[in-house]
Amino acid sequence: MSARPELRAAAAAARPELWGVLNVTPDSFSDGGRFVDPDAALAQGRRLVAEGASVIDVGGESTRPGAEPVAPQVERERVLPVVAALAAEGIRVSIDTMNASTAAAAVEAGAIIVNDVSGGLADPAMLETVAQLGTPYVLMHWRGPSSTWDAVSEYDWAPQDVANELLGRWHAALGAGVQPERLWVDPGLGFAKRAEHNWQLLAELGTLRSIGARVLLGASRKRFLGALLPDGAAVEERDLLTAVVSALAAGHVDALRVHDVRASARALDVWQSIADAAEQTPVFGGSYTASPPADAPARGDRAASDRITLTGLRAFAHHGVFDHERRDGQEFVIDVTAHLDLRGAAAYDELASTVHYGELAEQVVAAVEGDPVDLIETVAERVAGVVLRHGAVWQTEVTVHKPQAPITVPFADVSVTIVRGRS
Ligand code: PMM
Repeated sequence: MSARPELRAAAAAARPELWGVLNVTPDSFSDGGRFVDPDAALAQGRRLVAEGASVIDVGGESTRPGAEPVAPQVERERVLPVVAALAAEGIRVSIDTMNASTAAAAVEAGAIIVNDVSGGLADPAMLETVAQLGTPYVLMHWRGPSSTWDAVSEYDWAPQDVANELLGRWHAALGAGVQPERLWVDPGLGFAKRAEHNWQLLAELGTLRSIGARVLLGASRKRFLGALLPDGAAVEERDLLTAVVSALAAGHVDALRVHDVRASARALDVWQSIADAAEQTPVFGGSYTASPPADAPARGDRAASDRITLTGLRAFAHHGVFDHERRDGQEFVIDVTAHLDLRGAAAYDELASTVHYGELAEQVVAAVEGDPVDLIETVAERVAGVVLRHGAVWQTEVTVHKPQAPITVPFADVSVTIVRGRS
């Protein structure tokens, strides 16, 4: 199955947390007005926890396009009673605010996480405040308030631009004294993003991992999901689509911010069952066999990046499209990486449990020095076949260099690289 490498990576990741959304606002686009009353908010927070939320994200200012900004004082009046009541019950609370004063007051009232959709850009005091509070801090990707979005929703390639801009904010947070292990990043789906940008960000979620912070994702009930539904569909109908996103994103994020915790929890159950099964996938036996032998050892995902690498193998051969190449021959240089689980070899200190790299090197050179062909692509394919003949190898990367290729301009090297695995 072609999705196996992805599933391997997914299985290695822990199940993401679910953060339940609790908007204490009269005008949030998704649940506006329902939880303004503190008792109703508390009941909803309890319900979300019972359904599987490990954090309740309390917000008192709507960020929906066209929403009026709220004075920090009003925001605090809305959120503080709810934060305090939830925290008093031992519920982990995140405060969703762009205002440093609200963040500080909410932490005082019992919040343990600050979630800032502006990534510290809306309030110049935010980063220093969070550094002093010492709480985890979510930096969301932000390009300004919703009134500016029309002018700032252009991207060269949204996944890259968002990752770069978040990295800038990550550095700013560190500069202000926030501890790196406290930082989270969030791509800010729907914030100054057109539908295609949101889908691109979801397609390339793994890019955010390169920042080195934990990743939060908020797709829940957003407009780009609603666009897949018939006109006039109720906002709650987006919960099913949100749950699908939760399952598809699960291997790439540490937490999902959702309104319907129950639906996403069930979706994560499905994801986890598949990921667990992928973890138990056995190593395939002989090359290209369709069914693994019964005694095949389990391939643990923690070993997914184990590999043996040989570089600079030299071979003399007659490959090429020109007559003189066929006649005179030339040097080819080969790099090979063989991916295989090396834990057994290390545990028993036993050569039989791995691939003998000396033998592999000889086999690779012999393959390159075999019958002449026109293309180094063909040579690379032949080498990959030799490497995959070792039953324990599940994937190989082969580079064939041709440093004396007949190229008329000065050049250092030309090579092809292929990656091949078992079908
Ligand atoms: N989205 C909203 C509000 N807060 N916080 C983070 N970290 N990420 C988000 O995507 C996010 C957020 C807007 O949605 P809502 O009005 O339903 O709360």
